[in-house]
Amino acid sequence: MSLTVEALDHWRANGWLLLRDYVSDVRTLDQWVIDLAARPETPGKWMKYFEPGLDGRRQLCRVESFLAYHEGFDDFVNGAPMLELIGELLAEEAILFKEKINFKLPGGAGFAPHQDAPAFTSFGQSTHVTAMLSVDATTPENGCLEIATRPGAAATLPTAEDLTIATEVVDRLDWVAVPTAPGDLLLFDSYLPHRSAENRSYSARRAVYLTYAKAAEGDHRLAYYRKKRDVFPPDCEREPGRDYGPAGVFNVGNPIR
Ligand SMILES: O=C(O)CCC(=O)C(=O)O
Repeated sequence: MSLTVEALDHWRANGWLLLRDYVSDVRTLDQWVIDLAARPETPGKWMKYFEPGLDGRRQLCRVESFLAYHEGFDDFVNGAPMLELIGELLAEEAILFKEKINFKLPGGAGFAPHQDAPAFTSFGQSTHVTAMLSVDATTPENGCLEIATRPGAAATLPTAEDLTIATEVVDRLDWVAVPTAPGDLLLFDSYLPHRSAENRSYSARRAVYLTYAKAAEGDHRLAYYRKKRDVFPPDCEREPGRDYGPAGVFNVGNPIR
């Protein structure tokens, strides 16, 4: 897929781009996500994270690092169409940095305002592009992404200690909700301020987040997950009695505890 001149201009000027109906087979996408959600927590494999649900019990909020266990997803994420699309945005060859699915089930918490750049500093990469693939419709009611104008093409805003955007700055930004339909792809760079509200609806708001970087800056995916597993592992890999929070760059603005 080649982007139009208008689309590329929009990307360069704003650091985000919405491609409607990027995936037409949304039933298959839905099945893939159902399959991954149903897999048992297994140390050393896909990483399942939970948040407290409305009833106080554990509720699934994320699955990460799953491509080695799902061929269809792996082909989609690492296949030529996606890598070429991201490569166009980066203006050079792209490589996957990490993958996750945010489930935001009913009552699931929102994400505090943040830019990704302050959290993506561990491997010296200059920039990242995240592709958010909508599995369910996302709406203001169920906590769709809200974005604000970038401070500059590669500029970071003042942050609080937890690396989210400082409160006094958040209130000065103009936040715009970006509702999406299943199959839509929202692309954004690591300098785009974004946040989302809790899911106040009765159904899930599932979205896949694929983050890519410049291939010339190295393949850091496995090192990223090795580090994350050590600092902020999924529940089934946690050592009893060890304190895992705050998890610094591995949990910026996230509802995971
Ligand atoms: O899924 C969302 O609502 C926001 C996701 C996000 O910003 C993140 O995972 O860092």
